[in-house]
Amino acid sequence: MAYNDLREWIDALERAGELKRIRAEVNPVLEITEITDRVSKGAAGNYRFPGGPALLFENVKGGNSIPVLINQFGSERRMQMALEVNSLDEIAERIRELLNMKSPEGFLEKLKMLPMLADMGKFFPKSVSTGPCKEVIEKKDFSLLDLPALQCWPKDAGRFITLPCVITRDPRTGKRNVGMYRMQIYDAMTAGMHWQRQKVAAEHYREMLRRGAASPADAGAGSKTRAAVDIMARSGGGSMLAPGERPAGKMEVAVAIGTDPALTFSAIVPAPPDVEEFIVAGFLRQKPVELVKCETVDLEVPAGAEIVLEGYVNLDELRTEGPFGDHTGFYSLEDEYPVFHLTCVTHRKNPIYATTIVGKPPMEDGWMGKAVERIFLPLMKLTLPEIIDVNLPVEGIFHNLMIVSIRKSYPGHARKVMNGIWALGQAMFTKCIVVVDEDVNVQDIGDVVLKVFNHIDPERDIQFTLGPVDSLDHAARLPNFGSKMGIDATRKWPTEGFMRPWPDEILMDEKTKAAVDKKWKELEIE
Ligand SMILES: Cc1cc2nc3c(=O)[nH]c(=O)nc-3n(C[C@H](O)[C@H](O)[C@H](O)COP(=O)(O)O)c2cc1C
Ligand SMILES: [Mn+2]
Repeated sequence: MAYNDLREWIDALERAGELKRIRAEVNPVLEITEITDRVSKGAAGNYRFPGGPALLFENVKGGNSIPVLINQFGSERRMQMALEVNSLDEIAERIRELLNMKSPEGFLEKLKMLPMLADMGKFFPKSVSTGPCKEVIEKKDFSLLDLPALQCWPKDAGRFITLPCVITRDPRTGKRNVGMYRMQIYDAMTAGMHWQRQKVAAEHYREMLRRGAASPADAGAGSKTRAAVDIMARSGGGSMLAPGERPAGKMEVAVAIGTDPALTFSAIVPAPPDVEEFIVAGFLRQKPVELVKCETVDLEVPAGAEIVLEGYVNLDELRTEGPFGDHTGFYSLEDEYPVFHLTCVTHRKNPIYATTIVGKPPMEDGWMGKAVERIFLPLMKLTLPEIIDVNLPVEGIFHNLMIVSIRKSYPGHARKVMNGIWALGQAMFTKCIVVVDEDVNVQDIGDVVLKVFNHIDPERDIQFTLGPVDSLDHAARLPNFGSKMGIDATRKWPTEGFMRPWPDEILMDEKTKAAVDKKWKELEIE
């Protein structure tokens, strides 16, 4: 049964021996990171699973007695538990079933579809009048500094909220988005709103800017239009706006911290922009997400959330955000981002603060990324059905390296697949795509290295292109814009101009293998 909130999830983790409570006092500045990093990298003892247990720090220095949960998703087992499956492929299978749905013919087929339709009813969120997140409503005398937020790494610009579910509304469609975008705490009432420019909330923000710019008072190419374009185009150190050029207005934002695991996970899932993550969470949990109205903004938040921050960003305000020790293993550089202003805090009694750290892989986010890889495979296949399997090795930090096997059917097929991936949502960020034939097991890096580097003629088989790159890419020629590389490591065909013979892979024949199996003991080698 679905976990209704973070507490039910913590209980389940504890019952399964997957959670360790830590009563000793710890410092949220750097110390929690060092402890958690050792645990996730397995350097802190022999835990049952790689990734170490989830940690609940009950005594956080200066943390107002708010316990801090970290590493909740930090192993394959816990990722499966979070989504209530024995294998992540089960979710892929459920997606496949949904996608395979064909129009029923006749009464019996319609009847057979009823359970599936009833299931689909569970995907949609449900409005409720109140919920535990309203147990305490603080409209004044609250402060972001009351949270036990971490400073993760020595050169971080300050403390960051690292696991927030940021909720915004699309001004065009009214649809809501939930995205995980870190928030740098500037002071009691403000925080950096680190939605990278290609993310959905950033598009909501731009749409608000366009609307502000297109107001009747500003007919034609007025100053507001210029200001809006200026803000959109700015990326670190861009031109400053003159006071008169500021598009007025705000965009409302709500932030839920400490939600049930399916919802938290759905905030990182690269769902298509128009798909509400509340529905993704409902699909994953197979139970509707319960939502309550906010106090000071026109948004809804998960009723069982531990802590809710309500507020807005001004359309004319950007502020330096970062640096921040990121999941690339390096600090992400300073850049300008909108500023979140707090208007109200609501929380449960004795709230629990959920957080994570990112840094050199493998870490907690690596397990979340692997889950995304498995769950998205059937969705990738919808557009690119020739794909057999995909591997995003954790050290490739999800946007640097994608290895993909395909069933090659025509000349140039591997390049078609590269272009398809570069056009597919957040896969556009992939710096290097390696395409192999279906006989290569992409999950076996040894097999990949052996075959890829045997099979390529680099000058012929490497394809460069230019386009948007991840904001965290520090090597690109410009922030957010750079080159990408595809390696076509498939076997080359005569129709692709390859006229030489292609050698066979060395494989022993079955008869000899069976004969040696039989006399293996007799050889007394082991
Ligand atoms: C722990 C963690 C932190 C993240 N921080 C950020 C962030 O600060 N900014 C950002 O744009 N994406 C961040 N991401 C990635 C986004 O959550 C991810 O791209 C998500 O799909 C965005 O949702 P959207 O498609 O609705 O915009 C983070 C992911 C994880 C797992
Ligand atoms: Mn989204």
